[in-house]
Amino acid sequence: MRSEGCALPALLGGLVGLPVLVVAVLNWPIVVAVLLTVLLVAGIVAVTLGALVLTWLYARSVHAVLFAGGHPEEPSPGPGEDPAHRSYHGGPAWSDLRAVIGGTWRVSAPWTLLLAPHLALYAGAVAVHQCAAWVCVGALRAADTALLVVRRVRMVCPHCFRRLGYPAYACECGRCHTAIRPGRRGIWRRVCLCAARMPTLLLFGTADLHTVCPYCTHTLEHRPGEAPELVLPLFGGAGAGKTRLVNGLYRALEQGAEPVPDAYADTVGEGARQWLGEARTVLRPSTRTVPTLPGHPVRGLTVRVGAGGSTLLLQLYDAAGERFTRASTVGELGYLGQATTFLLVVDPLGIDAVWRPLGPAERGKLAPVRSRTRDPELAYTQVLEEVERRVGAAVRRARLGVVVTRGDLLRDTSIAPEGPGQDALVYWAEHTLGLGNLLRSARAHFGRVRVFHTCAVSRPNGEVDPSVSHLLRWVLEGRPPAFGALVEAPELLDGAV
Ligand SMILES: Nc1nc2c(ncn2[C@@H]2O[C@H](COP(=O)(O)OP(=O)(O)OP(=O)(O)O)[C@@H](O)[C@H]2O)c(=O)[nH]1
Ligand SMILES: [Mg+2]
Ligand SMILES: [Zn+2]
Ligand SMILES: [Zn+2]
Repeated sequence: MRSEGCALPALLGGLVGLPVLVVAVLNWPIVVAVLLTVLLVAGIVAVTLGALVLTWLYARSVHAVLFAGGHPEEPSPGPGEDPAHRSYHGGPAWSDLRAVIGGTWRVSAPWTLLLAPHLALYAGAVAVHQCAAWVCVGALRAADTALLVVRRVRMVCPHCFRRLGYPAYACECGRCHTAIRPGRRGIWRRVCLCAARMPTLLLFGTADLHTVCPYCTHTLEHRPGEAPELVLPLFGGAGAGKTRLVNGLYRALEQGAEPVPDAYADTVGEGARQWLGEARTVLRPSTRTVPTLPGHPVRGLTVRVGAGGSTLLLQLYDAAGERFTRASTVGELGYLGQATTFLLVVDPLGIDAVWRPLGPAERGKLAPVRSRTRDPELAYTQVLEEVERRVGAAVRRARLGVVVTRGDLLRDTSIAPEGPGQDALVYWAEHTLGLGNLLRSARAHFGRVRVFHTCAVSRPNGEVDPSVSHLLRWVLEGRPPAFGALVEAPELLDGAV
C-alpha cells in the first residue's frame, strides 16, 4: 500500500513533466529569455529597494543632524576669540556635513559609497552657502571700511591714546566682543554666548551698544566710529594758560551753537563734564584756574559738535606743563602721535626778554599772573622730538598754532602787538617775544605754522573773546563749513606765516 502511494505522484509527475521538458527543449530560446527576464526584474527590484533603504538611512542621518539636535557640539571660543556663537557658515555647516557622512557610514558601510551622488549634492549646497555667506561678509566689511574712509573717521581712545581699528563692545552680560565685524560669528548680527543679539557693524547700529576700547577696556562714551574725530593737543610750560584756553575753546563752540537751530556742542563723559562743565565760571576775569596736577592721568576731553547735519568729535588734550619738560614724561603722551593740529601755548610774561623791559608799575600789576616758565622752546623741542619719533616725516603734514595767551593783560602795555593781522603777530613774536628761533624751527618741521594772540577771559557781557573763536576757526579749517560758521567772522584770517 505504502509503495503504491509513492508511485502515483511520481507517475503523474512524469506524465506532466515529460511533455513540459520536451516542449522546453524544443523551445529553449524562449525559456532562456523568460529566465533572464525574471532575473533582471528581480535585480532591478533588489537595487531599487537597496537604493531606497540607503536613501532612507541617509535621510534619517540628515534629519538627525540638522533637525533633531544631533549636530556636533559647538567648540567653546578659545583664548583671544570672541564670546559669540559661530554662524552656520563659520564652522557648523562643514561639521554637520561630516556628521551626516559619519552617521550614514555607521549604519550602511560600505554601501555608503553608493550614496556618493547624495553626498556630492549636499557638499555642493554647503559650498554654495559658504561662498554666498563669505561674499556677504567681504562686501559688508568693504562697505563699512569705505564709509569710514569717506567720512574721514579715525578713532582714537582718549584713555590709552591708541588708534582703534574698530571699537570693542560689551554685551549686557558683561562679555566683551573685540572683533564684532561680520565674520565667522555673524553676518548682520551675532549671538553672544548669553543669547543676546548684537549688530555687527556701525552701519547696523553697533554705536548704540556699550562701546569699550579693545586695548585698555575703558568705556568709550563718545561712541567712536559715528563721526570724524579731531585730536587737539595743547602743550606748553606750566602756567602757560592751557587749561584756561581749553575752557575758552569749548565755551566758544557752545556759545556759537546756541543761536543756531540743530547745532550743539556737548561734553561727552564724566571727565569732560568735570573739566569743561564750569567753563563759564572758569573764564570769568576774577577766576584763577587751578594748576593741572602733573600726576593726574591725562585724558582726552571729548566734545561732540553738531552743525549743518554733520558731527565732529573734538578731543582736547590738556596735560600739566611739567610733563613737557622731560622726554620720559612727554613719551607717555601717546596722543601726540595721533594729531595733525597742535597748539603750543605760550605765556608771554614768563619770557625774560618780555618781562625785563616792563616798568615797575606794569610788573607789579602782572606779577601774580606770570608763570614760572621762562623758555617756551623747552616744551616745543620735547614735543617736536616726540612727534617726530612717533610719526616721522608725516610731521610735515601737521599744523602748529603758536598761541600767545594773556591778550587782555597785555592790551595797553608797552609789549602789546601792533595789530591783529598775521604779519604783525609774527613780527611781534619774533622781535618782542624772542620766538624767532622757535618759529624758524616750526616752519622747517611743520607743514603750516600760525601765530595767535588770545585772551581766554570772558567779556563783561559773558561772551568769549573773539580771539579764542578766531583760533577755533583755524582749528576747524578743512572740516564741514557749518562748524567754522559757528565761530566768528572770517575777516581776521589773513596772511599765513
Ligand atoms: N588774564 C588772563 N589770565 C590768563 C590767561 N590765560 C591764562 N591765564 C592765567 O594764567 C594762570 C595759569 O593758567 P592755566 O590755564 O591754569 O595754565 P596751564 O597751562 O593749564 O598750567 P598747568 O596746568 O600748571 O600746566 C591762571 O591763573 C590763569 O587764570 C589769559 O588769557 N588772560
Ligand atoms: Mg592746566
Ligand atoms: Zn584705550
Ligand atoms: Zn552677552
